[in-house]
Amino acid sequence: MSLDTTHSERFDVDEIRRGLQTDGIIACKGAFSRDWVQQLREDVDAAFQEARSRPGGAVGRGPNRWYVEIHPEDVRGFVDLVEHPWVRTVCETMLGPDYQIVEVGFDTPFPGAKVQPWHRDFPSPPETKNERRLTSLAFNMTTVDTTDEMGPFEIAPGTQWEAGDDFDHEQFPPESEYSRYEALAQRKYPQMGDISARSALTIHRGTPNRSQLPRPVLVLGVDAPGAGNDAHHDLAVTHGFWEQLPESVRSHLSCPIVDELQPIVQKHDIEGLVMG
Ligand SMILES: O=C(O)CCC(=O)C(=O)O
Repeated sequence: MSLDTTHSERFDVDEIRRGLQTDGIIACKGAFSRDWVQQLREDVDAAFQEARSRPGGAVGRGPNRWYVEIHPEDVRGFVDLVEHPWVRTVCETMLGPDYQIVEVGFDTPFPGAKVQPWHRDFPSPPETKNERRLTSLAFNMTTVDTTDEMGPFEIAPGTQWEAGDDFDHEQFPPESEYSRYEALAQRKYPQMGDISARSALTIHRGTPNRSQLPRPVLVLGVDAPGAGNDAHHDLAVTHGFWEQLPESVRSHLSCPIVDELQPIVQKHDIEGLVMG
């Protein structure tokens, strides 16, 4: 399916850097067509059915809320997504030319999903705490037009720099801090075709899904060389898929190349979210 080329102009790298260093989240509106996103939704739905059919295929992130890690070739649009000029520019600007794709997955809050505790997705690494340098990014792509009833993603801008030494598991700030995050909080209402990029250290939470519709969101995790998040993921590609990838994608994938893909047993559970 063809890429929307309206975004092939150069992007303002100072603005990208500023956005991720201040708020900790930026977005590119209308990066893909609605048809492209519809195809992504079909692939995500199929992967969800497969994952729920076996033990460990999906990990709970609170009541009626699931996370599933998948392989790049499980989504037909993988190459379009990682080759999108905005995605490439953001990765190169923030993580350097040798950035590595370490995670493909999706989060789905279903109807009835509750508010999550404020959290970050992993502890802050020394480069961020001590040198104020981000070593990883999470790209998110909604597969629906987000409404308030669906329980939008909520984020507390600027909190990516908090050391978090006193957080539970270095990920969950104490409840005594909640009013501060609530004062900062922004709710995000991405529409089909929009992409966001954020530091997964920026404190965030899912809010209650009061609608009748699930809200699946694709997650693409990218590291600076040596950041180490690949240890939490099980990405792999088949020889056939690898052979068809352009060199510009291969150079950002250091995962195993295998004869046959193994269904992923989820590793990246966020313990404090599992039970809700
Ligand atoms: O509802 C969302 O989009 C946020 C989900 C989330 O942060 C998580 O499950 O870790």
